[in-house]
Amino acid sequence: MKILLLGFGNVGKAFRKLVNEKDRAKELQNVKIIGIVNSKGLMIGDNENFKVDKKIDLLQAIDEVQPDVIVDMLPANYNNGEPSLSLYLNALHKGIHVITTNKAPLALKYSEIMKEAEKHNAKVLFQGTVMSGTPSVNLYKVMPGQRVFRIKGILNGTTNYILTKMYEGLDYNSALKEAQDKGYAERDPELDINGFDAAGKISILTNVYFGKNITIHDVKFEGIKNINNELINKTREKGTKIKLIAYSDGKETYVKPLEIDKNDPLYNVNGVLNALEIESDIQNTTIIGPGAGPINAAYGALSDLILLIRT
Ligand code: 80F
Repeated sequence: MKILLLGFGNVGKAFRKLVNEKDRAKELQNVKIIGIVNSKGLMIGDNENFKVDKKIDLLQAIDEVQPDVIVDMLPANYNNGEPSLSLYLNALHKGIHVITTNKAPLALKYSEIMKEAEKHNAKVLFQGTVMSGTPSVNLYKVMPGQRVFRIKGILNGTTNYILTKMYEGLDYNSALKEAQDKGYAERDPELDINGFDAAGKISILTNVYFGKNITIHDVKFEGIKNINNELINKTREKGTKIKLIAYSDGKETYVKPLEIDKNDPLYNVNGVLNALEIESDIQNTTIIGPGAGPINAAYGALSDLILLIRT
């Protein structure tokens, strides 16, 4: 399996490291990174130290190295999903599989991407887009036959980290700086703070869990901009907490800060942890795990890669 890795930042570097730890899974023995692209150009082959071999763009890189799968770890662009969106359509048209941690193209053009994949018998795998390496997208694949009524959770690591730190007494700016230093935040952290990231994620999960074709524009969302230390102190005194909650029942989909009490299972989901509660006619299932972090997001893509080889 030949990989073209797109993006060599926090997550891209962590992914490269995981892929080269061949003892993780027998499926990795025949996996090879044959090219890496960053904003400077293409490096042919696989090396920890990036150097530009060809100053070509992303589309040209696909033709140059002819991979079996592209792994997208480029920054999220919610204006139009580019350059990733065009890359997916181009790659899928050629029967090249897509693995991605980048939410934007799927949050904007889910059905277009999936139709193109189906037409050319190629796969699009995207566990890393929601809750990083904690199964959320892929969890659905192992619970067939359940009638899902609603899903609800905490889907952004950065804002949950910031709110948690504010309850511990830290100010907003220092908490954000810590989240950035740990590699949790988006390149443009506004995308975390204003709710875009969580809205993109709940739109993707709505499509997966309810078989819909919604986009981020169908999600009502609000971030944590208006949550100040005064509000935090007030709720702390009451024994409640404010959390940025994402919700969908397939009809109504939103992201907003909500006050929750001690009995709510999401009350103790703190720091970079995320959670997803799935309510169905059979049972309620809750999964909790890291929602962000370079190695965690990279693992989401690695798990997709191994599952792709197995099928
Ligand atoms: P980073 O900015 O470190 O790296 C981006 C790379 O892309 C760089 O190598 C850059 O040169 C390259 N690049 C940019 N534009 C390019 C272009 N036009 N052509 C070629 N190369 C270009 O980004 P990260 O942190 O490595 O993230 C990569 C992707 O993973 C983004 O789409 C993220 O949204 C996604 N992701 C990141 C996560 C994380 O923890 C987690 C899951 C997905 O919940 C949260 O708090 C979320 N903020 C994180 S979720 N870092």
